Amino acid sequence: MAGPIFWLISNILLYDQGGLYPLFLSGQAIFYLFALFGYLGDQYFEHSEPFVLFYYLAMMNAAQVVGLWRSLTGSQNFAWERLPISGDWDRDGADTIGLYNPATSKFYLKPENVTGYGGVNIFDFGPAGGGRIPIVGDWDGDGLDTVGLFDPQTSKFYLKPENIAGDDGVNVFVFGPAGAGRIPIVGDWDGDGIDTIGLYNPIKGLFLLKPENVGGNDGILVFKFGPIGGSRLPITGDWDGDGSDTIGLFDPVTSRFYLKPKNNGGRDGLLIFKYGLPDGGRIPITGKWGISTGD
Ligand SMILES: [Ca+2]
Ligand SMILES: [Ca+2]
Ligand SMILES: [Ca+2]
Ligand SMILES: [Ca+2]
Repeated sequence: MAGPIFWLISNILLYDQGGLYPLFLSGQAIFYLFALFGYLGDQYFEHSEPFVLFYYLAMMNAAQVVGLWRSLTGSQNFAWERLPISGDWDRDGADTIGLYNPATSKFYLKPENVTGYGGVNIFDFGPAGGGRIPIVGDWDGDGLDTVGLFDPQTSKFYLKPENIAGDDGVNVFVFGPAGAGRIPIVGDWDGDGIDTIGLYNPIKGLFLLKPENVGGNDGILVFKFGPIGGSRLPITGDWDGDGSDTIGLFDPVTSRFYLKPKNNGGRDGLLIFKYGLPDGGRIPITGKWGISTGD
């Protein structure tokens, strides 16, 4: 395999491994790393046929990366299809992708962002068809990311201590109102190495960040960012490499990212860029993919 090729366009590096690689195949869900893909000025080009799904990685200033995942149908409905996740499943410092199938409540964790099925960790967690949303975090600060689930119907979080089947040691708590259409987020808001959860309320454009993974509202940080009632999706990451995660938004309609340097309201230092095709069919993901720029 030829070495990776990088294009530097504005602050975004697009990563190309020199061709199209089926990364993971499960039913109708396929990751590809990487379709020939580039973005030059206003012109996109990509090899899109006959391939139906693409997985894009981008790196900004070699500090933090974002990606996009597109489902077969372009649906962003969280209640069906497979949902993309990412995390450091083996504590090597690099995040790799995974999938969650809400219909079966199975997780599929990839050990590397490369072609093939090798080493994929498949396990059941949660009820099949339960309408839950997958989350990922380092709940105990040991450097290993494990999965969790959020049930929008009850606003219950289920955090797993290990990436194996079953309910042993699962931390279950309620945060937020049941059935309110909130979207779960995860991050290390205070930089102590432990990820805690939060919620994004798209109706009010509110972020609610929890300092601990327990029930209740003690110590939560609440601020407004972005439009109210919009279709934007929340993302989180350490965009500036200072050890603390901050929030962002992705607008599927325009394919624009809005990354906040601090967890507060306002637009100070806001990083805005466009990445991916604005067809409304992509789900944003973030991770430290371990891609080196060689500088
Ligand atoms: Ca890893
Ligand atoms: Ca952990
Ligand atoms: Ca923390
Ligand atoms: Ca940060």
